[in-house]
Amino acid sequence: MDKILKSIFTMLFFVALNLQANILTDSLKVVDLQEVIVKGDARNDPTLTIVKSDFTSKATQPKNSGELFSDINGFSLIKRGNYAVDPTFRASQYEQLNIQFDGGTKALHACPNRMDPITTLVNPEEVTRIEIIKGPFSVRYGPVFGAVVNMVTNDKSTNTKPIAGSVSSGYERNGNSMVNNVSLKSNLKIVDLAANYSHKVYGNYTDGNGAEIPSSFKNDAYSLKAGVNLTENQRIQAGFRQSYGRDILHAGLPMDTKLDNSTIADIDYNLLLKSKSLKSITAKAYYSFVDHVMNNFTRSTFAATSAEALVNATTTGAKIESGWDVGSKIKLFAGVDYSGLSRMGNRTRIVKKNMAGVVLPNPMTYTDKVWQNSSLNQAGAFVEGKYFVSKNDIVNYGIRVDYVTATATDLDAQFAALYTTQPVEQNDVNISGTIAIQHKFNDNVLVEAAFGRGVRSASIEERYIAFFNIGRDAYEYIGNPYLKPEVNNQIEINLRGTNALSGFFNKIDYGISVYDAFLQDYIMGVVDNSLTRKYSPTVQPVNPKVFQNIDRAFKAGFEANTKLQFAKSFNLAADVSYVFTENTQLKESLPLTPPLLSHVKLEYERKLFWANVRLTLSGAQNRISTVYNEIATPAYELVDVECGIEPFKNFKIGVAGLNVFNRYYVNHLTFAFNNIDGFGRVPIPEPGRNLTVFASYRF
Ligand SMILES: [Cu+2]
Repeated sequence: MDKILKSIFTMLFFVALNLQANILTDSLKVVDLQEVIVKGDARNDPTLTIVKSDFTSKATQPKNSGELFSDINGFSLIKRGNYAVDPTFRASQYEQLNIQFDGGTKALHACPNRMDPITTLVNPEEVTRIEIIKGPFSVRYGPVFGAVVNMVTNDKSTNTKPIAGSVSSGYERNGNSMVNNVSLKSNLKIVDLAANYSHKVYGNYTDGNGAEIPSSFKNDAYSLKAGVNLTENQRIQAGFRQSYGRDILHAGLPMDTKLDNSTIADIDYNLLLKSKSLKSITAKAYYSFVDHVMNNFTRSTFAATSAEALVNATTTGAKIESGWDVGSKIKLFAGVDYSGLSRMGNRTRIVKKNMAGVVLPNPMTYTDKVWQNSSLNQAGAFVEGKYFVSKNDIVNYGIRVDYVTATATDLDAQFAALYTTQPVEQNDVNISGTIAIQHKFNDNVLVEAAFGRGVRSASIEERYIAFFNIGRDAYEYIGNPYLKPEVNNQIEINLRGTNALSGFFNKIDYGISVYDAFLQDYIMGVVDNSLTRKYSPTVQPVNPKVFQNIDRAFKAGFEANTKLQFAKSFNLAADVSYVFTENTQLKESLPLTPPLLSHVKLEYERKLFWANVRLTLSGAQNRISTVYNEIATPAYELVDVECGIEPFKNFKIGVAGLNVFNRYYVNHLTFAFNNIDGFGRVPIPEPGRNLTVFASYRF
């Protein structure tokens, strides 16, 4: 891996030196930031996107980046407690979403229970913008099955001053939680720097019925980012961040996190050219390492068996892309990318009591292989282009080929006995592509229609997890090295518009998207009645789940949103999203399908004072995946109220009442209690009423 990184850096250096001669010196603007993929420029932007960039006025600090998605239409959250929050979009989750930050940097979790998804590794305070490509409608950002999600951190364009920064502090009454953050930025034209540090201590929250839910955690994190504008049309940028999670309780998982240390480094290079055809060259390389320790030391199972897992994950990747103009009608992007993931680690189990509950005179120690030294590498090549048919019509098209290899080198004996063809490795060649048309009726109304085929090779969990409880159900899971890649054939139509109004009403924005997704070889765990679980073989359910391909599955849904501005300072916004899923083989819903969800928000915004009332309406979810042990969940409605003032320049203070009516409710996608005294295997309720205060000073 080091070799690959070294050659990338050498390549960057080479490109910088050799192209110096070709660079034209006419006054180009400072080079674009490649971390932003939707720039508002139809010549370069992907189609079918959502951009959210307003994270500024706040009265409550998000606990992790996952929570930033709760306000984005079409997204729901999968929670295992209060910390490990995974966003899900239209019932696509985990590796079905291509989640990255700063235009391509990836970091994959080390924990088989996903206690440490990428959204816990990137600090919410740094995220200035979130961009989403809503389906397999671009091939430039790696393989995409469900959607591309790009979190932009410390966007340079947010600061133009030589020295700027902020200090902020937040408190939440429910859980007695504290968050502190310091950020510094410097823009010296040639060099720009950003640094960020945050410290969080969260307690257990109480639900609407007053029950305390184990969910406390501590986290310290910092990040550094430096960019150099080498010339007027060359930029190089490097980022480095570390995050330290400690003592994180997960009510929905069989263990708790003792420590979670992550390091992520990335480097970006961008060159703009004024030649006739070759217009830009960009390159990127990244590295991440996640070290994770979890155990059951505070759980009731500890009395009989002590268990502790030490696991780690290394992600590396690189990308080189060139941008071309072919005449005035065609724009092309061509490139290659690579990403590699490897995971290692074992669980140490000390059995102190036998199955009958009798204390053993000599406890027995076992080492269980969790990841079996597994790796998954992907190398891809792509071409994406735009054809400008007329002033108002653009055709977007792309094709990519990926070569994916997966292997595991340290097999559990029982796993090896299941898969006698060895080595347990597989190579996939995946071909994906997209075609889309965009038509502007006028400057205010745009319609887009797209087809995309996205292919995802099975993840390391799905291939190599060795007898581990990784779902929200109680089953032991076994990987399957020979899974076929799953395929999403998605069609979508999107209409969006804006209209200036006169009189009392100022402006209206609206949008609607309708989509169908035909899924082939959908991957999920299926109970295998011919096998018995490896650990605690008498505990129900005794038959484990093995990952299998489901021939066909189907999804259809829509999202709609509108926002009306009136009386200059008021906004009334509403959105609704719904997705229907069907496992065609089992004639039931796919796992983790969110219910109908709607938000209504009334905002009042003046320079020195702002306030809003937000209503969240969630439908019941009775269409459930019985094979995933899902439980039907009732509808709920929530009311949140926030307001803030700026008592003196640059000092802001906000207060919020969240769930002000102290509603007891469950989010359909939250895990059930797992191995927690006093709670059965029922869904974990969400926090009851919470009062928060947040103060920030910018300079
Ligand atoms: Cu873990």
